[in-house]
Amino acid sequence: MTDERPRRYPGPWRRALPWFVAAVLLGTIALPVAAAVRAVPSAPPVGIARPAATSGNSTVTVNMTDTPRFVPAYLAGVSNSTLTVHLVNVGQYDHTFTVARQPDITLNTSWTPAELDQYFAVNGSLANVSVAPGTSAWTNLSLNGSTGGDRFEFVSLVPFQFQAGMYGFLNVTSSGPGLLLSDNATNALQFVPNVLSATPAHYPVSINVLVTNTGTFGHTFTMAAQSNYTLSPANFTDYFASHPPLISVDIPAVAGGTVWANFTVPAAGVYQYICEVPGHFASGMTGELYVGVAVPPAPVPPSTAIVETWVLIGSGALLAIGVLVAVMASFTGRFPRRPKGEHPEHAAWDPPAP
Ligand SMILES: [Cu+2]
Repeated sequence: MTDERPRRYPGPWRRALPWFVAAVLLGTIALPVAAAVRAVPSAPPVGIARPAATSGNSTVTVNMTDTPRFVPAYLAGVSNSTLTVHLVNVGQYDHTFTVARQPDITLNTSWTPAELDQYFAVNGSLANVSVAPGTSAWTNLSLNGSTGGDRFEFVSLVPFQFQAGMYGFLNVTSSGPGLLLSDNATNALQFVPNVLSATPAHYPVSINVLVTNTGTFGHTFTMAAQSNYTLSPANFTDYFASHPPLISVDIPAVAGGTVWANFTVPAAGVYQYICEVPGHFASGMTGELYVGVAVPPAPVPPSTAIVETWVLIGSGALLAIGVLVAVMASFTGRFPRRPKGEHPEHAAWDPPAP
C-alpha cells in the first residue's frame, strides 16, 4: 500500500515539538534539583553558655490584663542580682503584683479571697504593689544568695483574680556565679537546640539552664550524672534509680512556661539530657551538654526538598504534560487525519452500517 499524497516538509511547530517535549521532561528533573539547591539546610544550632553577671541587674515588663492574667506569667531571675519589674496595667480593673515570700510553694486556686489574704498576712510577701487601670509601677526584687534555686509564686490579690488564673512564677538561678544557658521543649518532642556548650574556667561549675516550653505538653529536663554515658529509652529508668541525675525538673505544661535547671557539673565531659515523660525520649527528646569539650562539627543533613509537596506536584504536572504531548505527537504522526471519503482503501476502517 502506497501513500500517494505529496510528503510535506514538517512545519516549524512540528520540528520544535521533540525539543519542547525534551525540555518539559528535563524540567521534571531540574525542578527538584533547583528546590534542593535552594533549601540546603544549615547545621543545627548550638546553645552557648554565658557567664552569669555577678552584679548585673535586669528589668522585665509584666502586663496586667483583665483576662485576668500576668503576661508573661513566668519570670526568670539571676541570684545575687536585682530584678526590676515594670508593671503595666493594660486593663480597666485594679490589679496587684504580690510575690510570696515562701519559696517553692504553689498556692491553692480553690482558696477564697479571704483565705488568700490570710496566707499573705501570715507568711508575708517579697513585693506587694497595687496598680490602677491605665497606670504603671516599678518594683525591685532583690534576689540574694538565699533565693538561689528557688521559685516564687506571684498573684493578684484583687478578689477572684487569682482564682481566675492571675498568677505566675519567678524562677531564680542557683546561688553563686555560674554559667547560664537556655533551651526549649517543643510539642514535636524535641529540645531546641539539642546541643549545649559550656566552657568553664574551673571545676566544679554551676550551670543554670533556663528551659522554656514552646508547646503545651508537660516535659522534664533530666541530666545524666555520669559524663560520656549514653542513655537508652529502654534502660534510663533503671539507670537513674542507681545513678541519680544531676538535675531533674518539671517543665510547666503551658506555652511560655519556664523553669531553671540548676546543677553543678563536677568535671569536663559530655552529659546527656532527656525528657523522662514516657515515650518522649524514644521519640527523640534528648540532647547533649558539652562541658569543657569542643562540640564536634555537626554533619549537614541532606536536603529533603525533593519530597516537598510543591516539588512533587510541579514535577508530576511537568511529567504528565511531557508524556501527554509526546503521546499526542506520536499518534497524530502515525495516524494522520483521514481525508474526506476519497480513499476507498480505508473503507475497512469504517464502522459497520447500522
Ligand atoms: Cu517530653
